[in-house]
Amino acid sequence: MKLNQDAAIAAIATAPAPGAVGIIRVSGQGVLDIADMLFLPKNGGKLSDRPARSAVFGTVLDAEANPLDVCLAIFFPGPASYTGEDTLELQCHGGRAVLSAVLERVLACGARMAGPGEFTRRAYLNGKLDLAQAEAVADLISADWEGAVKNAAAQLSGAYGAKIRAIYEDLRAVAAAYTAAMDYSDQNVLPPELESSVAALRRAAGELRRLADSARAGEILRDGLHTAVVGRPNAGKSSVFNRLLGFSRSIVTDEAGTTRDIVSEKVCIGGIPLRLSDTAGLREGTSAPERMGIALTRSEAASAGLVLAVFDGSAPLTAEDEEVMRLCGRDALCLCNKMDLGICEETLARLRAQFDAVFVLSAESGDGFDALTAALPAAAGCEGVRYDGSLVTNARQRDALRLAAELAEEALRAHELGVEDALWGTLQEACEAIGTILGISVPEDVEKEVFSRFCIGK
Ligand SMILES: Nc1nc2c(ncn2[C@@H]2O[C@H](COP(=O)(O)OP(=O)(O)OP(=O)(O)O)[C@@H](O)[C@H]2O)c(=O)[nH]1
Ligand SMILES: [Mg+2]
Repeated sequence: MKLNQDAAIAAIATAPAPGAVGIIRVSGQGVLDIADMLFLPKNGGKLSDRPARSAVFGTVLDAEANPLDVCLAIFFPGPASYTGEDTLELQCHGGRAVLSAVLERVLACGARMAGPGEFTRRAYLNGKLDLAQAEAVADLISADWEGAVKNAAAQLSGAYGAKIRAIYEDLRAVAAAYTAAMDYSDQNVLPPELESSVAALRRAAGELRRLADSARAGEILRDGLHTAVVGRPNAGKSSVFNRLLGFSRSIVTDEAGTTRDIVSEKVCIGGIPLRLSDTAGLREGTSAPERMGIALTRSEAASAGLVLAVFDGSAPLTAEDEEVMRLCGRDALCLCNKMDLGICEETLARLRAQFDAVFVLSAESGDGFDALTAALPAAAGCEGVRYDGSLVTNARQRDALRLAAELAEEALRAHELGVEDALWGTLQEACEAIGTILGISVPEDVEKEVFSRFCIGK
């Protein structure tokens, strides 16, 4: 691989908080000279005399040769480094002040401060990662639950990129086969060997559609499914909310109108990450703050991807409950709460008539929550979803896949109608759309946008 070395950049690569170890990363031209200027190995000599990739213990010195920190220095010569360039890692003590002081010293020795995502951008430009893998780095860093980690790690390993690349190559081969067939066919009758190309086109279109359709599950995986807990005052919304979280987050009292504001927390239930919101009970508000809270409940219910409608199943339904039913619609999950107090049969029958899914449970005892947990993946539209790197988690890739899927489907239709003339152009456009995912054909502003999502040091 041709080594592309730009001017040295440096940044603190670890989180800006006190920790046992903090890492300063330096990459680019003259990195080893910088190391020799500021790092003194304990056993004397210079880092440049030591074997590459070995951890060398020593001292970072300031301009007057006073120690700034004792640390480990590791030199990774390019191209076998993260960025593909010569890279230095200084594993220092993880205090903010000490890391800042060492970074200042590195900058004084000739490096410049790295921009957001600049290390990963260099890795991309040097062919160490494709654009989808670079995005997987950002996803992996921001992942806050196991499924998101698994999906991002699988994408980073390159399996997803390989799948996309295979579709890209298939479509190019189909386009080439059609072009050849059109050129050599005198009566405009397509030769039989094109049958395999049509099969490949059909497979590619199906695969692109599946990937594009995985974007909803991918979005939930990344951001969590926005889920609102709604109901009339005292139905037990906050008790349900706390039970789902596994700790007491919202205030629970027997006074109607306890919750006023939206209370939100992230939680993973039944393998589905939720952004769960507790809300103010729906009724004619008795005070201005309560009425404001109720207005928030309405907009929360409208914007949520999933609504949990809570009813006091031990009592007859009220006019307020009827209003909750009107607000929620059939596809909300209905929680018939307070089963420990005995369920009012009339209430249960009415709820069963009103909602597609009714769960009889008790926030007090926890009974009945297992069935709710088991139903969540289907309710979220994530049933059978595997976190194996095949979930598309960002809008850029989703849009490109949708466009490519539409174009491949259009090409199939053109074939079926026997209007092959435009087919080559359509497939070419589909390839271009797919190419943007990997970075094969991507406008510079799109590429910049991808890396601007990163933090400095990544
Ligand atoms: N026995 C029993 N009591 C419950 C259950 N769930 C909630 N409660 C009681 O019902 C009362 C109201 O509960 P909350 O969770 O505060 O109800 P809410 O719907 O959040 O009420 P607001 O915030 O006022 O809208 C409290 O006294 C709870 O202890 C349950 O499953 N069984
Ligand atoms: Mg409440």
